[in-house]
Amino acid sequence: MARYTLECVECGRSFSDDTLLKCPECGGLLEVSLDYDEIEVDRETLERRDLGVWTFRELLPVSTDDPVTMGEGGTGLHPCPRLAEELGVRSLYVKNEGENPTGSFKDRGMTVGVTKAVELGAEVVACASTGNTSASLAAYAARAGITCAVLLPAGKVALGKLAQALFHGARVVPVDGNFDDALAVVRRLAEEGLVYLLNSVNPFRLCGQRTIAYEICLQMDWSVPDAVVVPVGNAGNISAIWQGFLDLYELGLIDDLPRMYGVQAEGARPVVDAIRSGKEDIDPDPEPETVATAIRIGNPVNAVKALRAIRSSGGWAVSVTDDEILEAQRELATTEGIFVEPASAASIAGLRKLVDRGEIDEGEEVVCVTTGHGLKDPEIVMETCELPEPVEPDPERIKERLGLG
Ligand code: AN7
Repeated sequence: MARYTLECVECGRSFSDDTLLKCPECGGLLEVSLDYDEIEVDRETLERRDLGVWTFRELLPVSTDDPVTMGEGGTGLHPCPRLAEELGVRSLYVKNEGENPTGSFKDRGMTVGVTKAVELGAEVVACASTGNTSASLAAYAARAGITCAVLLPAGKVALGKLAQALFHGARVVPVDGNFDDALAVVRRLAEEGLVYLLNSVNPFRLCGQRTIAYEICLQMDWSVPDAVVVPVGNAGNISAIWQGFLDLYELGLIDDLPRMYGVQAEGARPVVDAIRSGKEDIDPDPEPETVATAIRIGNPVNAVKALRAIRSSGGWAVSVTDDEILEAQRELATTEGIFVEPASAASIAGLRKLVDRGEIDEGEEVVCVTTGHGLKDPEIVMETCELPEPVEPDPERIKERLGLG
């Protein structure tokens, strides 16, 4: 199993106590730093295994051979030639994270994070969530036989996600406030030792999400795309994916690194503003608002890491309007058959903007990460679709309705 330490992203100090969720010296976020010299992996061994999160077990910071798993990862990297042509790039792939067990990329983190929670003897796991994190944690906690507590911004969680959290038996508390308010409370409960926290301040969870990068490289025969476009909310995923590419680079499994592009909604775009203005940190937005409720986040805890990832990779960040998000969602569904939730479609809408602005060149190869399944949020879809009136089961009437014959 992997040798690693927990390293503070602020002061750089290292620790070997797995129960830590922030730097005991300066309070900064902790990140798992792999000891590359101690890790033995090669391309052929990885290729021989079934593709998924645990394909990369040598790179995951747990010691058990019996993880809490449901076969997460191994999602498709789908070539999208029609959409590529429409957006004006040579080659576009969609890494479709909606294909995970609970329908979002969060499962990659939770299989590792809940395995670690069990290893540490946690009895209650908890998170604040815009929806997907709670759905995933509720499922993995059920599988592990432990208690799950979730705090949700009241009235702002998509129906499918709420149904999942409730149905898997989590203790669900809607909070009068937004995600950022709920996260502040659950961090407090974790500090009091009442719960084990599985938001993206948990460094072990984010190691699971690094496997998105590991899989992309393996699926592309160890070549690396020019650009990777990721929707950004709490900013854990884009940071984790970038670290995933760095891991493989350090291990000598890939020879290049991609540029990382973050996409936020116009009404919740602190990371975009910081990138544009060249600031070291974000100015939190106290009232984030967007139709893409998954990324309705005004104070992303991983912002500093995300800013570093975007800058050091030579990428950029853009915001997209709710209309652009919904149009991209429909476009991906109708041109390529891939149904994603609005937050995920932000990556496609963002790519269009990045190409139009010349940030991404038409000759380049791009991967858009679509983070959650379209069925998570059926209500938003039904708002934009008209439900046709029923007709009698009469062939003539139906032909007429279908515009056939
Ligand atoms: C579909 O579930 O924050 O930038 O609490 O569900 O790593 O936060 C969800 C985030 C993108 C943003 N796409 O990822 C939560 C939550 C979807 C998401 C994001 C989320 P981060």
